[in-house]
Amino acid sequence: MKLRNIATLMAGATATLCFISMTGQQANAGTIHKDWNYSIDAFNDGSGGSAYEIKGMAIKETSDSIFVALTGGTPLTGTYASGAADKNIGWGDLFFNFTDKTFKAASDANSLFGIRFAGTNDSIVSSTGVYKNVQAASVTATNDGYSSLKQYYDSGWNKQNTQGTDLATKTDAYAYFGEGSILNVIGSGTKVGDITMLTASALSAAGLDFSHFLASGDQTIGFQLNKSLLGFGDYVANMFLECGNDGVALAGAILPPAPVVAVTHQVPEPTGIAGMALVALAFVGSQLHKRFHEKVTLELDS
Ligand SMILES: [Ca+2]
Ligand SMILES: [Ca+2]
Ligand SMILES: [Ca+2]
Repeated sequence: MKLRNIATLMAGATATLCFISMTGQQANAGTIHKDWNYSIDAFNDGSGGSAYEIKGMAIKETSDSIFVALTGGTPLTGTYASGAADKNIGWGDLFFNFTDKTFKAASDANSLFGIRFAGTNDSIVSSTGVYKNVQAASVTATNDGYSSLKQYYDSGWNKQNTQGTDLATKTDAYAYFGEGSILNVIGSGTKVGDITMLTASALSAAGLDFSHFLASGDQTIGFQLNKSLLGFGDYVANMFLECGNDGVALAGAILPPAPVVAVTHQVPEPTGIAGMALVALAFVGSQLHKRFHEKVTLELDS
C-alpha cells in the first residue's frame, strides 16, 4: 500500500499546510518506506546528461536527528564542466521552508533554513553546515546554467515528476518557485551547526533504500544533523544543481519538540493565577504533542 506523505497526514492536524496552500491543490505526496520519506524525481529531466540527473531525495526523522539522502549522477565534488567559471558543476545547497510562504517570499523574508553539504560548490557561505535566517541566491550564471526556471522548462525539460513526486508538475513548480532565477545556494544566513556526512553503508544501516523505487543513482549522498538545528512542522525541502539542470523537492513534517513538564519536589509549586496558568499551559502543550504523535503513528500504521 502506498502510504501518504506525512505532510498530507498532518493536513487535519494543522490549520495551515503550507504545501497545499502554496500550490492550491493537494500535494501529490511522496512515500514512506522503512521510516524514510521519499520524493522520486523524473529520470529524464537532467539537462546535459547522466552527470546532471537527479533521481530522488529522502528524509528520515528520529528522536534527535534528521537524515537526508540524495541520489543521482552528480558526485559530491561535482563534475568537470568547461563552461563553468570554476570548470566544475556540482550540487547546490539544500533548503527547508517551514513557512506558509512560497520559496521566493520565504527567501526574501530571510526565513529559509539552508544546508551546505557540498564543500566544493559555489555556495556564498564559507563552510558546510546548517544555516537559519537564510536568503537564497543563484549561481547558475557562473555554472553555464539556466538564467531562469522558465528557460529550463522552455528548453523542453518539463517532465512528469519534474521536481519529484511531491512537486510533480511545471504548474506546481511555478507556483512554488516562480518563473524567475533559480535560487540554488545559500546567499546569506546564520550558521547554527554542522552536519555529519554518512557513508553508503551507514545510510543502508539507517534503512535508506532508493532501489525500492528503482531510483538508485550512481552517486548517493547522505548526511545527518541534530534535529534541534532546524524548525519543526510542515516543510518543503528542495535542491537544484549549480547549473539548474535538475532539481528535486520533498514535502514532509518534523515533529515539534516535547514540552518540558517535569516538576520535582525541589521546585516551589506555582502559586496564584499566574502559576495556575503556567500549569494549564504545560498540560495543554503535553496533550497536543501526545495527540500530534498519536495521529501520525495511527495514520502510518493504517
Ligand atoms: Ca531528474
Ligand atoms: Ca561550480
Ligand atoms: Ca527534476
